[in-house]
This record gives sequence, C-alpha cells and structure tokens, in this order.
Amino acid sequence: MPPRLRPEFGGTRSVVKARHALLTPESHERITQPGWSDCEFVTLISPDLGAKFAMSLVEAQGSLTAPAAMAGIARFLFCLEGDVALDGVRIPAEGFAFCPPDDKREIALSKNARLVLFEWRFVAQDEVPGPLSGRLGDIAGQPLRGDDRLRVQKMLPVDPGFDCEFNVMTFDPGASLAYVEVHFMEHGLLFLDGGGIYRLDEDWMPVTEGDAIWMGPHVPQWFGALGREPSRYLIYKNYNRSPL
Ligand code: UGY
Ligand code: MN
Repeated sequence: MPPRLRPEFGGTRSVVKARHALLTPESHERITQPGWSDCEFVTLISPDLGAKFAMSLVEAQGSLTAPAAMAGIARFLFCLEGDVALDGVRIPAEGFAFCPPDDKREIALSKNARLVLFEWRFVAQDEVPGPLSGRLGDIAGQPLRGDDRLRVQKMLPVDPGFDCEFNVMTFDPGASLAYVEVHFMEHGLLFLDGGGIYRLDEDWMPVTEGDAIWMGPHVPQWFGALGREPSRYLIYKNYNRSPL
C-alpha cells in the first residue's frame, strides 16, 4: 500500500467533498443510538453532508427490538447477515423491507444481524404506499438500456407513490455505465461485491466491497467494473419527485 494510504501514516481512501463522498471501512466510526440497545451504528451518509437520506450500517451485538422511526420518516432496510423479523416475518440475508412513515410493525434484530438502514422524510404524492418486504433473489435483473452485462434489480415496485428507488446493480467484469450520468437526483450506495473505478465529478476512484458513496445532485457519475467476478452495489435515489 502506498504510504499515503497507510492508516499508520494518517492515510485513508475516504474522501469527503462538498458534493460527493467515498467512505471506506478503515475510517468507520462506530456509535450507539438512543433506543437501539446492544447495537452499533456506522452512519455513512446523513443530511449533514447535504444528503436527504441517512444511510447506516447497523450491527446487533445481542438480539433487540428497534425503536419506531420518527414521525414522517420512512425506512428501507437490507439485511447483510443474520436475520431481521418484521412482526415475525423473517428477513434473511439479502432480504429487504420498506417501512412507510408510521409503520407500526415491530423490527426485531437477531444477535449478530448486520443490516444497512436507510431513513428519509417521505415525500407523499397521493396515497403513501403500504409496507412491503421481499428477497433480492426473487427479483429478476433487467438489462440496463439493453446491455445484459449490466443488470438492475428494483426492490420497490415501479409505482409513482414511491418517492425513491432502491436497486441492486450488477456489472459483469468489464461492463460500465454507458455514459457519464448527470441528474438532479442524489444517490447513496454500498458496494456488495467486486469493484472497479467510480468516477465522481473530477475524481476517478478505485472502489470495492464494503465501500460506500454519496453523490449529491448533478454530480457527474460513472462506474466501470474490473476483476473476474461480477460487481454489485445497492443504490438509492430520490425518484418520482418534482425538481422544484
Ligand atoms: O439509477 C441510476 O441513476 C444509476 N444508473 N446511477 C448510478 O449507478 N450511478
Ligand atoms: Mn445515477
């Protein structure tokens, strides 16, 4: 590792800029949160960065029941390891759940469960969608713009009542986004597998499993997958919203 990146010399791959951030595991800060007993959080993205969402890794040291979300706040959770249960319905690893604001279901985390939790102030159009849960493995991957080397699994239904998307994008080695995207929606993502080069604004950065990224509105973005195995990331974006 070049000295510049070695932790003992004050190095990290993490980069935090005004409109984008790369948050890598060696700079994780573990904290506790009120009401979440026996549990540690690593909050990677929060409104303090300029984001409209919070994204946290949550690790249960013992089994626990999560406190309810604040009024008006929706949640999306994706289980990385172990088990979560919503009113007794099991969400195993790679299972997910959407919790609309004021969802009364009990969220139970088993000992050693690890999940990624997203929270945001829900922007309702007409009717707020009901709660839902599922398993990533049951969702077919759709080729992005006809390229079957890059597939998207949409975990939320395509329905204008949802103010966001939560997708898993899978890139075969050598596949890339077809062009540099620039859009007013923000993104946060967690790398699940593989890696490659992420371009954010004027930075081209190597990224790999466990890395998280925040992209503010209008940040030029592109990814190219490297290596021999497919690369996957879980990404959110605000969606079905007026720019005004
Ligand atoms: O959905 C998206 O905008 C996605 N293609 N962006 C990205 O992967 N950076
Ligand atoms: Mn995008």
